[in-house]
Amino acid sequence: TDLADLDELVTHCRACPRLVAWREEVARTRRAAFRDQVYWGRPVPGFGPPDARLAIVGLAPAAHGANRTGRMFTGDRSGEVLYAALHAVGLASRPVAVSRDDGLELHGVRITAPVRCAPPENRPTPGERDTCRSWLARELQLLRPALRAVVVLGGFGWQALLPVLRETAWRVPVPRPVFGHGVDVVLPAVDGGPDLHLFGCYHPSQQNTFTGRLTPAMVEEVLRRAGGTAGL
Ligand code: DU
Ligand code: SF4
Repeated sequence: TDLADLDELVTHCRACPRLVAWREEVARTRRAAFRDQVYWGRPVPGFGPPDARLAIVGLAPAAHGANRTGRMFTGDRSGEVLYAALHAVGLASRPVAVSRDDGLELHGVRITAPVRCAPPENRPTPGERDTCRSWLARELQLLRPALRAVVVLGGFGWQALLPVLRETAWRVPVPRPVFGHGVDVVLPAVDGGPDLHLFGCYHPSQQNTFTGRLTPAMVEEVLRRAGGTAGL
């Protein structure tokens, strides 16, 4: 299986009954502003090249964002902040993400999430998180040869990702490193391969950006540091 196969496979997953029902109900009922659009309404694959040196791990698709457009962080408020910052530091070809066929390219970056279906209230259950993590594990295994750094957006992604990294190839310290904005942890590879640098960044949700807890400059700063560490 290569990454393109995995991206196609995940879109057919129906393993979590609650999330399958929700993603499809949202796609049927839609939001007024998008009433004339055909929603994706399925699991959302990762976005970015298979030889990405940097991965960005979020939480889960937004109901009217990625669950509508079918591409990570595309068409929602969090994505406005994220793609603008990626473009500002030279990691995306354009500052605005609109749809799957808008031509936007990521430079050496893969954006993914531990949960691939939009959850009610943006809150997956621990069971859903654990069910979906095998998709992330397979993706990281395929990305591993080039992967040098990961930016994790928020504590949920951090909690979900650490066990997956440990299963894949990297030594995670005990006790587990604690999530925080600006946290930078180095994970040595179990087999003597290259280290993986893990960066924490607050999630660019409106909850954080409206309140000023997270500014665009703060996102750019972490992305610049992570990109530099990854050799981008
Ligand atoms: O026995 P174990 O706790 O499952 O650990 C097996 C293996 O994984 C050992 O080499 C330590 C390493 N490890 C880790 O990298 N991160 C952890 O959180 C726990 C164990
Ligand atoms: Fe499948 Fe993940 Fe969606 Fe659950 S959240 S149905 S495991 S793709």
